[in-house]
Amino acid sequence: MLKAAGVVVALLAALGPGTGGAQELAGNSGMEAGQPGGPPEGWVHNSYGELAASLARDTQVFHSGSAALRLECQVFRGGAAQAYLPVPPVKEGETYTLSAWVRAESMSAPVQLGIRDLGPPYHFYLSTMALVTDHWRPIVAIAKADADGGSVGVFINFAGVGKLWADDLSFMAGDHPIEAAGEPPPVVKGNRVQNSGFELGMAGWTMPEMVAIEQGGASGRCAHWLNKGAYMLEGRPVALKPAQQYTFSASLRSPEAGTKVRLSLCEVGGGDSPGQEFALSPDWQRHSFVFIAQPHQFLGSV
Ligand SMILES: [Ca+2]
Repeated sequence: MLKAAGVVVALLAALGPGTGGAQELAGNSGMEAGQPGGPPEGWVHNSYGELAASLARDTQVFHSGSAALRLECQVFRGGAAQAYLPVPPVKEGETYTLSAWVRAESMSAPVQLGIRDLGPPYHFYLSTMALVTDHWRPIVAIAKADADGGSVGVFINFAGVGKLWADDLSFMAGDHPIEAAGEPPPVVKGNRVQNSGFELGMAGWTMPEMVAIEQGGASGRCAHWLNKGAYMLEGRPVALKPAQQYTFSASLRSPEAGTKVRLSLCEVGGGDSPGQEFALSPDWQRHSFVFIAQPHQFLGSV
């Protein structure tokens, strides 16, 4: 699934928070344990509605090790193909990271991954939805549980026909960004920022009253801050893929050497995400930083 984030060029800003330790709360997370012909050990087939579905431990298609979970729906008229794995209770207000690598075939329905009651009222404490293709990709929910949940499980489901594989599941307390290791998506060149050279004036950028467009700059035109306060110049939202590496760069200068400027991505409706502060010089210089897009950066925009 794609994320929407705003490109932000800010004069001065605070730095983001760090992350804590980790303990895996989901058993058989690699789907390696299980009897031949049966589901991965611990997993329960829980499909419901008018459909024909099956749950299996697949030893032919997997993300790592030698097996993955396969949830398949051949006939669908309503309900959902669903499987769950019981996990320890969740506490209200505590942040959790739930993730899995998923792959699909012949499937157009989105996949839901979340922590839910095993029985009524079937409340989801945290969850995320994603469109899944035939390429392995991580799907992640990072959120605070909105209530105490004593009898819960990791649920994965989709409402339609198709085959879904899941592997390398993880459920941990805390906020744990995805690692860049594994199978990062291939690099795709191209600028994601609209009107990045200000050739269309302030089109697509906010804060026009504090900025003037001038001829010249590093190439053609540039934006000129008229006010030295801590104002942000914010671009149009861009779509980012989780686990993809991006480079954010801009040509910057300031008549007063040492002026601090922060380049950052900002979740739409959320706070600052990856970013870096730069001290400018009187001459035009290219400033850049590299980051891995994190899944929780798109959750707020879904
Ligand atoms: Ca595996």
